[in-house]
Amino acid sequence: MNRSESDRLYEEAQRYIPGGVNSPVRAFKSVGTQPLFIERGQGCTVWDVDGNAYTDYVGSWGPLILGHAHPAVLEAVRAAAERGTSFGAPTRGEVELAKLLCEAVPSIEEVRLVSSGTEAVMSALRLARAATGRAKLVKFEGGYHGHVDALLASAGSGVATLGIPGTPGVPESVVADTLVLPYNDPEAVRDAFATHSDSIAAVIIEPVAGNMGVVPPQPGFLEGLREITYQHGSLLIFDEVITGFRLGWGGAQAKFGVMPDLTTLGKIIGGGFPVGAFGGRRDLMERMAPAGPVYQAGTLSGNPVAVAAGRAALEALREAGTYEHLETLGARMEEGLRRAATDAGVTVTLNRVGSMMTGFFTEGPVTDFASASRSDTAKYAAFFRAMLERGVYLAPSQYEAAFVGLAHSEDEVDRTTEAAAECLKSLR
Ligand code: KE4
Repeated sequence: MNRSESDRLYEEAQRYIPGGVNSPVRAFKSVGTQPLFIERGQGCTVWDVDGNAYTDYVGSWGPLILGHAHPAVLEAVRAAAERGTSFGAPTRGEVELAKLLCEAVPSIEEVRLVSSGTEAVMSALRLARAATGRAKLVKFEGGYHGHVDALLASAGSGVATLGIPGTPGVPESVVADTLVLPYNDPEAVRDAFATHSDSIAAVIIEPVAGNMGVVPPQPGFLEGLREITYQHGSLLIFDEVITGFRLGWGGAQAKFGVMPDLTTLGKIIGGGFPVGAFGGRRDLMERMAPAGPVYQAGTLSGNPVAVAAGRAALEALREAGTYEHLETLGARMEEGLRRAATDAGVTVTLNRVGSMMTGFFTEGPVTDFASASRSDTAKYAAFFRAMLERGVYLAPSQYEAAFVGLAHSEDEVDRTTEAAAECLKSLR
């Protein structure tokens, strides 16, 4: 497959942009090939700058659940942009989007719009610390919540020991209050609360993990977090940047029936434009400036063009039968991939929740980061490259999700799983 223009652009990009990309995972570092530069997308297809077409299961890392260049989104963006692109003043659309989010997500009574998932998480953590007067935070190994300093921490030596910096530039002092626990480990959670008792401000979790690959919560795990945080006066934060409007109209919290105190959102709610949000109990959100003392701000927060895209995308998602169709497509993809792996005699553990899934090249079960990390990432990389050659664009990392969207047809999914069968046979 000719990728000369992508390669040329990558060469040029590295002269002006660190690593040639504006977000590290786009560099394809973990899949042993050079990144694709994308020219355009339509529906479930993207074309690179060399004219090669790919069925897209990255979907911009989740936002493009409707597919690329959706007519209703484009029309809303065009109409909004023609009225001006940003005012730094409140607009009608922000009220409409906030109302929609409060009506859709069960635990959200008030919401603040921002411009990214990272901003949403950073703000929610500040609010949780302000509301509780406590400093400690609990996150889970393999969980990613944006590049918030306090959460760029690796697990300490013991599960109840405090975090250590996960990247240069984060001082030890900033993660000294961050506890990193194994996902799906209720005992570790109990130990952490026993050790740190009432100094924990919040527990933040991806209710279905997407950033270690897809790892669902074990039955009772989320309920246990709700109970122990309640008992200790800590807040429970669901990071639904991926799962919000992905797993259903009310997100993971509606699916599992567990109500957090705060929720962070992003990706889908912007329809492909920069929109994040954090929201939850009114008594908490009323602490946010200017209603209350907790400061948070943003020049482009609630940007009218981005909000128009998000509203149009969510209105299209609200259509009856959307999530049933996504479940049908996801189940078809899972079944086809399982069959392909079995026929090829390749060990793949497939985790799926709705329209998000990951095939781990390891014996299962994969229930946390430790078990996910046993994956043969070299084999995943070879699979990724082979699928790319066949015009299928999967996540360029074993530790990400593949997303099926409403623009994928059943035929498309079948062609993908047939390509997977050929590629897996070649990996034997
Ligand atoms: P952003 O700041 O990238 O909008 O959102 C951060 C974030 C927060 N919470 C969760 C659960 C997330 O998955 C993310 C961002 N996800 C990554 C990949 N899964 C985005 C891709 C990238 O970093 O380029």
